[in-house]
Amino acid sequence: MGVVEGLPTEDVAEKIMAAIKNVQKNMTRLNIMVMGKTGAGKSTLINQVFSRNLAVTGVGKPVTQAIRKYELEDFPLAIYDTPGLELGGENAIEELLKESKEVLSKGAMRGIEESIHCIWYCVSTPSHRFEEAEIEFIKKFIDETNVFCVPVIIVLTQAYSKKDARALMAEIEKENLNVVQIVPVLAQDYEIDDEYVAKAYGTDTLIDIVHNVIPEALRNTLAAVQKANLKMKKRRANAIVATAAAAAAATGAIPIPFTDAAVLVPEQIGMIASITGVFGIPVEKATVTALISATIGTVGTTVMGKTVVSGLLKMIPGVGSVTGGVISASVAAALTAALGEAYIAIMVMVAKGEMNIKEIETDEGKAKVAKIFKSKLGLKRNNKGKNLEEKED
Ligand SMILES: Nc1nc2c(ncn2[C@@H]2O[C@H](COP(=O)(O)OP(=O)(O)OP(=O)(O)O)[C@@H](O)[C@H]2O)c(=O)[nH]1
Ligand SMILES: [Mg+2]
Repeated sequence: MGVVEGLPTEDVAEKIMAAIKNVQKNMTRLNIMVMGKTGAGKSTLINQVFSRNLAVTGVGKPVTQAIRKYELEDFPLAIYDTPGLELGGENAIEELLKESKEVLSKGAMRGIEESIHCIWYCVSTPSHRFEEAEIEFIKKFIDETNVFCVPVIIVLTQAYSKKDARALMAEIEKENLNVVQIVPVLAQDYEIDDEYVAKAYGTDTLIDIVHNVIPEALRNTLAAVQKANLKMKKRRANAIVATAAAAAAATGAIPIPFTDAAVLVPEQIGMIASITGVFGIPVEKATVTALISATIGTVGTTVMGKTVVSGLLKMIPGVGSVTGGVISASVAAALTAALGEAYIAIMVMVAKGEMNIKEIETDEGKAKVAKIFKSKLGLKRNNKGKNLEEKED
């Protein structure tokens, strides 16, 4: 009936670790092509947006004369960069057009793993004007690559002057280019003088735009590899919880012997693994063991007695006491959702640098996790585990 019976916490942690490896191994790689003139800020942008330092790690593998591919082992992202691009002579433009078309068409023929999913065309804002050569290039480029259906986003880089960015945006909009959006970005704080520093902004918006234009199959990958938009990671993780809670409800609808009531079901194992995946935070078995014992493990009869079980279940609004050894759909959903939401809350703290993931393994850490779990368990939910009290952002 889809229940992992009477497993001790250690074994559950083992299963979760295997599931995490599986999630990471099966993440479809995201391929982004970044274009723009030399000095536009391509490398700076890449390094600020993605959680691993791609551009610094190596010179990249030349794919064509002008285009280099950057990727890292065990990191499902490839960046195709046009470093040092000058758009001066007629030849250079023709050559780059030819090469980029080549990369796009080769990718398109090889399926989702190899195709380019999005193009970021970077234009430096302080240069003020969208140069003639650049307009020519991008018009031609979009025209001739339309057939591959790869969305193009124009990124106005180094946009510390929002006024200049607005002016440049208006100028580009006049060209009526077939692009998804034009987005101003300051990837890194910009020191105007000793006392005046323009704060970085816009990379989160860029990630939201990319999220909307790529296929669903790549959205968890995007969430995992980027560090510019924590809300997006959270939204993806909440969707994972909703799916798992609904699946657990379907399992829970079948009467389950009381001893199995709160023991992790496969849906919950998969849920924890997928959440770990979208946050892209490495976890060790000891951490997972601590997480389980501080949450759902306290409910499990393998860890504690039945009194504790019914005590914890009583915290779920509307449950009262579980009679006849039957766990209802809504209880299964509530337990799953509370576990998922507690884990997300922890991952968010870790991502913000407010907590070290290893802290979970300490007594104080476990108490903190247990407290979060219990507060989530106390929320009013519908019978699919959907939270009716707290607002998700
Ligand atoms: N403060 C600040 N500096 C930036 C930003 N973007 C680019 N720069 C600076 O502009 C210069 C050029 O940026 P790069 O990221 O190297 O430009 P690129 O497009 O990769 O250039 P090539 O590799 O030569 O094609 C560097 O000195 C960066 O530090 C930004 O968002 N903030
Ligand atoms: Mg560069």
